[in-house]
Amino acid sequence: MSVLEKISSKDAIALEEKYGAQNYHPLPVVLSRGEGVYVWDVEGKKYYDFLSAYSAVNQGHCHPHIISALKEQAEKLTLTSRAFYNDMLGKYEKYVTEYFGFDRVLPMNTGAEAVETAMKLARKWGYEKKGIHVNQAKIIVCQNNFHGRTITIISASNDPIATENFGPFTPGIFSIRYNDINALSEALEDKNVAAFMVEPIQGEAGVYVPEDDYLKEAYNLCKRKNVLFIADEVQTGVARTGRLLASCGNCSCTDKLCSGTPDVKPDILILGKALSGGVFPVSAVLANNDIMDVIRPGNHGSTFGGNPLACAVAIAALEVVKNENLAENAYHLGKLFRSEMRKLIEKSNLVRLVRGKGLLNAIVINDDEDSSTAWDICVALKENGLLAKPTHGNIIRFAPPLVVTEDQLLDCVSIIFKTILEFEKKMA
Ligand code: IF1
Repeated sequence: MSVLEKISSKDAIALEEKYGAQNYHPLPVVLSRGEGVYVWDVEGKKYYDFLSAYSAVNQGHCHPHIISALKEQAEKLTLTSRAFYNDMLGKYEKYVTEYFGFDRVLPMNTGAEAVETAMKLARKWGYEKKGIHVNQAKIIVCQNNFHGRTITIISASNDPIATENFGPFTPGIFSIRYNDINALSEALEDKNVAAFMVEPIQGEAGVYVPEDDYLKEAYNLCKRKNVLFIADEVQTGVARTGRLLASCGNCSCTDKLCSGTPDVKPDILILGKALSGGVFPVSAVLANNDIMDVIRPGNHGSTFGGNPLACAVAIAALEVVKNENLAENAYHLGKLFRSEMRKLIEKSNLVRLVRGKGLLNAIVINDDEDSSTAWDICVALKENGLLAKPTHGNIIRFAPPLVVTEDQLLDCVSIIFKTILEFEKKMA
């Protein structure tokens, strides 16, 4: 069989089971095409994508503006390494720093690389600017966080599935309760704390939205204690939560809803996923000069970081966010989605609550965390033409591409209603 020959779902799954590391348990569907909010399986069945590759495909699958930027650059120059300059990186650096309102950007590829970069930057700033004794710097994170899968990042995780038998772990990282200002205040009494790194909404934990004033109070505490506030917006950033940045980053953002008085302007902003519209791995660490200037030639880097192809794709992906008002769309359709889910909660004992911001939402299924109910509901949703996946047992995350229209969203709502109510009848 030629490697590019058409393949059946069954055969594709068999190949992955035979030849692939089993580090995922995917829903039994084999996708071969994506366009906007839709994906098709190899047999040609069409689905709404309600996961968006974990919020990487905010601009919709294969957005034409991003794909044409990819194609055009791919035929010119894809990679130079940073041993030489290229004609795309400077243009991208100017564009992305002005877009989010920071002085400088350090370009990387995956979210985890950007998180590691932010942690290194914070530590170096701690030693060279705050005066922390060398190798004594601490970084505070939150329990139930998800910041990536490297050994240093999971050193900050309390998820046994993500940490078991991967030790020994990196020292100097301590976790506190999320959404608990007193816990943060206590932790920042330690003069060796260089930074507080937080997800504005805890995605993987189950779309936990903190109290309205949590991020602002945490930010103000960090300012008072000369501690860097690091916002991990790999999942919540780039319009996903109805604002350009969930941490409501800055006045110069392109968000029409921005009141111009930002609650929080992160000292270090981490972006990934939708920064490229899911077309190419692109991540970024943004900061102002007083922080970024601790990085000197040779301190940090990556073969692909800032490659011309990534730069072209990221510029196009961010243009789409602005030109198609994706933050505004996410804001309004997110409110509609949650109000529809609250009607479902009134009709069904199977759904306990809905929570989220913009088009990053989740429903909690009224069953034990270790029950298969949420999974089984997702399999039933798949049969009815909507793809979603549980996170942490009994929570189903709903995160469609931000290009979704109101009609498409309401069509998805009716699929969710139909599936849940039918499922409940069968359980009775
Ligand atoms: C998996 C979910 C998990 C992230 C935040 C950094 C990263 C992520 C806030 C690292 C990545 C992905 C990773 C993927 C599943 C997905 C995920 F929350 F989005 F669902 F795992 F928590 N910061 N999230 O969400 O970025 O290195 O992956 O580019 O590892 O299973 P990455």
